[in-house]
Amino acid sequence: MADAPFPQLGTMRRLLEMAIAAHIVFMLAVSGSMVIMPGRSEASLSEMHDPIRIFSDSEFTAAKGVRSGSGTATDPYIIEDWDIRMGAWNGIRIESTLAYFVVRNVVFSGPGLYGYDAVSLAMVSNGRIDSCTFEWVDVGVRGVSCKNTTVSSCNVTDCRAGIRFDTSQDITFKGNVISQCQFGAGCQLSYRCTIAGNMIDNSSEAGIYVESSTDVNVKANVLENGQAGVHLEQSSRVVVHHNNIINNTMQGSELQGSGSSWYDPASSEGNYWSDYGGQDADRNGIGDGPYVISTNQQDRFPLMTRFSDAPPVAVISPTRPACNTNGPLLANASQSHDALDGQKSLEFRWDWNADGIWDTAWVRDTLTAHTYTQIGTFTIALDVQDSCCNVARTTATVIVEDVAPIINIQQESGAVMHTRTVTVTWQSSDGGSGMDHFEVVLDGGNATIFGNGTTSAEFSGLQNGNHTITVRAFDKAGNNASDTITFEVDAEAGLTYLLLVAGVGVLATVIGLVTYVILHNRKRNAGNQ
Ligand SMILES: [Ca+2]
Ligand SMILES: [Ca+2]
Ligand SMILES: [Ca+2]
Ligand SMILES: [Ca+2]
Repeated sequence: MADAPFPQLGTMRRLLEMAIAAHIVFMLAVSGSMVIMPGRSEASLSEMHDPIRIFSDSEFTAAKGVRSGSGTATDPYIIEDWDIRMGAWNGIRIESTLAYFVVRNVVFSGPGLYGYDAVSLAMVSNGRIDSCTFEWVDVGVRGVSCKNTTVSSCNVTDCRAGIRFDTSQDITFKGNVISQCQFGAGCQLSYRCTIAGNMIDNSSEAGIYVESSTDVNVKANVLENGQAGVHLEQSSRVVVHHNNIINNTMQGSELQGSGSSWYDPASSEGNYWSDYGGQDADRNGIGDGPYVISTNQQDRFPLMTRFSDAPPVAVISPTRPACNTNGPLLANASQSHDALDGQKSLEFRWDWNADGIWDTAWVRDTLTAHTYTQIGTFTIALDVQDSCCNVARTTATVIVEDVAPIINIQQESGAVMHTRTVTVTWQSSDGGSGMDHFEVVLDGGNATIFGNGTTSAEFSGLQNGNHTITVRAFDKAGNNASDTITFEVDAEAGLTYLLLVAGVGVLATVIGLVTYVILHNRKRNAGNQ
């Protein structure tokens, strides 16, 4: 049996008394139906599999339904394409794991409401449940004490709850379609939750519920024809914005919370409420008066029309990446962005040869390393997924080459310099990926880095003695070559020489003057005789 109770919605139930009659009818309908609800009728192309139970990282094995993967962020264990008909078990139970895994394209059908959960996670980190289908089970995906776990693009119908996580952190529910459940998606006693881009309709209690949780973002969901649209209870720092809240008996409610907001303070945009009756005289798309939720809560910036989330913008930096076969390409998606998400909440996946087969899972890191084993020119593809599961794609050409650039310092080695300031100049070229930068080192010290286009460097204050200067040229692929000169600085010798020249000049002048005076005196004496 499901081990934890459903949300302690006693207070909420009081709020819902107006609809209690319909609720009772629903409860009667399901109360005697533990195992008799009809299962799915449509045929499935997936292979049948018994319920799966995994209790440690080492149990991600083929026998447990794992088709591929190594448990890393870019190459998670993949459990996919199964049809699990649940008997007296949860469909997939995963417990006490840290390995990255994805449960994908798995169809679950249960023995009936209030029976067992399709996916039950406990003390799991780094999991993702994606594109699964749940029908007639207790909870589609239940998580307890989980971290960094996502439920995306799943279809849930006729369950008691679609997605429900307790005592968890860094969890995301996005792009799921949840229909005809008692509760749609919710978190309790949890921290840092994102509930975005889900379509939840005909919930007999609440579409989205947040209880005793902190730092929760509820955005761009559609909540339609339910009992309660969004319900917050004893939670703090919940931001509810850009949702379409349509024809629910109670559109929004908040009990005993603090520091939450029914609009996005950053953009000053709230939610679309189907029963908002205000005007938009200045035609800026925002209602001129607030949408009142209760005496203490209001959406100050109600949207006049339904919100439709725009896809992100995918950007690969630089536009023409390069690498060699010794080091990885550090593929960079950090310039990608999204109107609603900014640069947060985005996920990325890479195809290193644009063959249509994605070579990484969805990852949150904006930088992903890949090593090519052959030189050549490759097209890479990047998909960027936003918090509503909208996806944008871009491609770039990668140059993989191993030929080092050519670098020549123009000065000859062996010179004696009678100055403490020395300038080296160089010429360079690269026929492959092109020059990237230079590192210039004096006497084995720290390198000074110069950008592409630089052709000289000056060193001043050099001591007398022998010196070496090395210029190392790097191409964009990371190949490098260097040239070195040696020379001697003899700045005192230069000074002595100058003094000597000056001294000789002074001496010559003195001799000249003395000679002139002697000759002049002799002439005068001869004239006097
Ligand atoms: Ca307005
Ligand atoms: Ca978006
Ligand atoms: Ca590929
Ligand atoms: Ca090169």
